[in-house]
Amino acid sequence: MHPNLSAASLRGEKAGIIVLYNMEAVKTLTEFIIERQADFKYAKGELTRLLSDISIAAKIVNREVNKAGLVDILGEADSVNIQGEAVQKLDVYANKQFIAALTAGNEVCALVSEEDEDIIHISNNGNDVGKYVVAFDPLDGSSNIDSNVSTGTIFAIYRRVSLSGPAELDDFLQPGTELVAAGYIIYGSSSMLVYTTGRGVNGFTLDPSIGEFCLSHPDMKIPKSGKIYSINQGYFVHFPKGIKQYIKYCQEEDEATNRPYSLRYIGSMVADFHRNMIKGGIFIYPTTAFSPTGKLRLLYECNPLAFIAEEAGGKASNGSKRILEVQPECIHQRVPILIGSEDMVTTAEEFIAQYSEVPTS
Ligand code: AHM
Ligand code: MG
Repeated sequence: MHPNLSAASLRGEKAGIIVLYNMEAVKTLTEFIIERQADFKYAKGELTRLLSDISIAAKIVNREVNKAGLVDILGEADSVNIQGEAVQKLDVYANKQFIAALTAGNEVCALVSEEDEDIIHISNNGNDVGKYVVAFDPLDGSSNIDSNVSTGTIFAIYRRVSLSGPAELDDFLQPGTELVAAGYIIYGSSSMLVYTTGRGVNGFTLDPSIGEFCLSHPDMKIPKSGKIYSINQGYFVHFPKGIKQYIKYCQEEDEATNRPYSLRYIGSMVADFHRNMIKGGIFIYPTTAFSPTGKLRLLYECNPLAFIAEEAGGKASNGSKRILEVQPECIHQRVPILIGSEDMVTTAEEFIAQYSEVPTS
């Protein structure tokens, strides 16, 4: 058990004994953000409120995701439930919740969401007043919901570069090196919010009984190496040669490097990435014959997780260069990605270089 969550802090009834919260040992996300405000480079109060708005939307989405199994009782998506309310698909619902939460304050002037083709402007009396822009994937891996598999939200926060008026495309087309903050929420067996502002990575577990994210994983570090590789091996025949050779390397027997590695692929990037954060490993979504620039999106899937990976001592690459250095050209741009334990990503890059695969970025 983590030292910050003492036995007493895990409230529950065991053998008829009620264990009470040790409030001194528990730090909530809000307390933590306020305490760390000094680390923020700009507009401390605004970024604090922005992160707090995101955590509120996360709690609401978490509640709905956990009700998903009740769909037969509550009604199918696009129908009307027994309370006479329209039932929405969860990714649409999550998108609305995050937009509402990020619109509530005056911190953000525009959003990019995986669910919306265009930039969403947030105006106050015709002016885009906020100093930040946010790119997000409201419910990544949403096809997994029906089978009770973890899903997630990913967010990337940039400082706008345009000086006034409506937010512009260039506000979003900043390389990941310019990120101010990034994070993800995993909706799983327990739900967690993990974020960084460029001074380490911290993880908070949602305690549903008090409705708070509580610091459970301070200063997270990805192990330098691991023994898990994570890739959709079903597409093997469509992979570039360097990736095929790297997979063969993962499967070979070698005591010195702890091979063969285990293959784990959930099909929810956040969940695969989170597991590798904890245990070490590599996640790869390369170019394929049918996705020649990869599948995952630079702005709101790859960049935020790359920022977190690097802050946790890991590495994220498109095969030949840092994900964070890829210059975005459009808001829904896709990139190939190799992310996770530093040594594993470096080895996979070497295979790509050896077989002269030049990834498209
Ligand atoms: P989504 O944003 O439409 O949910 O797609 C992204 C998801 C990732 O979470 C996951 O890693 C990947 O798609 C799985 O794709 P595939 O089924 O091609 O392996
Ligand atoms: Mg997605």
